[in-house]
Amino acid sequence: MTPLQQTWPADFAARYRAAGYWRGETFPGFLRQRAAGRPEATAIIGGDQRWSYAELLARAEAAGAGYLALGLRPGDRVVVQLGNIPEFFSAVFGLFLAGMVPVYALPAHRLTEIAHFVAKAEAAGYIAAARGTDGFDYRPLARDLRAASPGLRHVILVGEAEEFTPFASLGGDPASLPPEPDPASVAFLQISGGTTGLSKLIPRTHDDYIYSFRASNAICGVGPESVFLVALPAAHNFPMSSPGHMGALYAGARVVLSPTPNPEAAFPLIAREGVTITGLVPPLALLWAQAAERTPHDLTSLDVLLVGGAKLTPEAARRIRPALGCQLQQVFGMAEGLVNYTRLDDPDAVILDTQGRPISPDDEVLIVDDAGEPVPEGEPGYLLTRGPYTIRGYHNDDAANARAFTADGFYRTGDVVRRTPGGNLVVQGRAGDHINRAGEKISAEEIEDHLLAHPHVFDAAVVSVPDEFLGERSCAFIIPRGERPRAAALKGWMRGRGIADFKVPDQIVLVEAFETTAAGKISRRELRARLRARLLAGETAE
Ligand code: OOB
Repeated sequence: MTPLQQTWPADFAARYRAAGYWRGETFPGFLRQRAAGRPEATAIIGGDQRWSYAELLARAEAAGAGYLALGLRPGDRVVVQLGNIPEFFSAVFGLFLAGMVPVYALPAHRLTEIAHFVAKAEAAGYIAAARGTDGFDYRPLARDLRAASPGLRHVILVGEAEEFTPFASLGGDPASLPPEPDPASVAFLQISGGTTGLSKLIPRTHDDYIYSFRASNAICGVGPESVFLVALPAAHNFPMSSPGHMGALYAGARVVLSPTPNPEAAFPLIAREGVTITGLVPPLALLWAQAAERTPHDLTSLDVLLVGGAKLTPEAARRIRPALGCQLQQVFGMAEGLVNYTRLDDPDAVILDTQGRPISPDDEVLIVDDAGEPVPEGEPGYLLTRGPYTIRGYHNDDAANARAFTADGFYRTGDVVRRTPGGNLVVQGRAGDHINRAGEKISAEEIEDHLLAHPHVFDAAVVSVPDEFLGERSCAFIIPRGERPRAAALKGWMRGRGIADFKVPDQIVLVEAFETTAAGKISRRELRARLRARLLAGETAE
């Protein structure tokens, strides 16, 4: 098995420890502390379940001991694909307690993606729900996954498990659990937005990740009395750590789970549970603002709405506070690390017009030009970053690491930003060819590869186009081969490829040929840029 690691140069690590960012805390350690300190306090509320901290720990211990009893071993990686249900937490903390490493998949992922995560992480286990909160049946997926993944030894399902191991059956002696892990070790693997090709795996350590949400709690005002609503998928880095459910649990606060982020599901929960803080992507924030105008539910408990994952335009930002009656906090973060927030007491100009500033005084931010030279202050450029919770490398991917990191360890975020005189960042665009569809990142290359597998597709180029609701949507330009494929049929065929639904192109445009120049072929990048420009100029019809 390829070892898991995430290491910072010794002088950096020493500095981060000396500054008090890395305190040697671990996931099992902090859960045990909270369960000992406030055993009766409510930790998790989801569906008809309410678990205290003591109950969460007991359930996680049973799961952890159960994984060991099944034959999973400390160090094993386990892909977890669970929606916003309480078992997400017992399953994940069970893995932490058993010294195993969760690999976070989203409920929207399908066979192609899950098989990739299993292969890339060399996962020994897969945990999912028999049925998702949207009714999707994961059992056929689990069967196909098992057939496709020779190294996968255990499939554990919450609910009607059929031939698989029922999650509820897991149990064992908590004394079988290993001692606390090394805080510098990798705690879990997060999934990258996949800007080029398939998603990469992001190893995060106990030390670095706990720092990021502990510091986020201070910035977002989360304490033991807070009630955090998980509206976005719990496995996503934003609702997990900004300050997220992990920040909330670290603070000893309550975590409320909404099965979907729609106002119909979330508003009654806000009213019933007195939710104080939550996070949304911009399109949902706008939907909530609209729905709040005519809701019968009392939303006055809500103090803070975090909005991030994609650019919130200043016009949209202006609508949110009056409609929802809470403070808006913009967050510009990435699963690889760096997170920026506007501060709760910032002036309106900062809250509405910028994406905030880094969490840590030791977050190093460079804004550079094409040659890698710093741009004049205030000018836009590529954002590079390095710091106490930003990774130095992806898992087992030398090619990606060579592209994504500079020789001195800066992560190339791919985002184009400028810095205001007050030190806040404004996101202006990006370098890479991915589509940010309502916060879901889609790699153009990955979708093109799928399309090229279709017998009637000669060539394909996928681009992002502005979308009033989603921010961006995807458009696939296709040169047909032989028979001209129909858009609806092609979309259906894409779904059949076993990929997340959000990756199926929103729009398909057939063209006769792609442009070339006198000098011959143009780069994919240039091609996508030209096609996009033609589409925006209205030169192509669907
Ligand atoms: C969050 O994480 P990822 O890993 O899904 O995506 C990161 C990318 C950023 O590099 C940037 O391109 C984009 O998403 N992004 C934003 C943004 N927040 C993220 N672009 C413009 N404005 C924003 N506010 O999306 C994520 C992780 C932690 C906290 C928040 C978001």
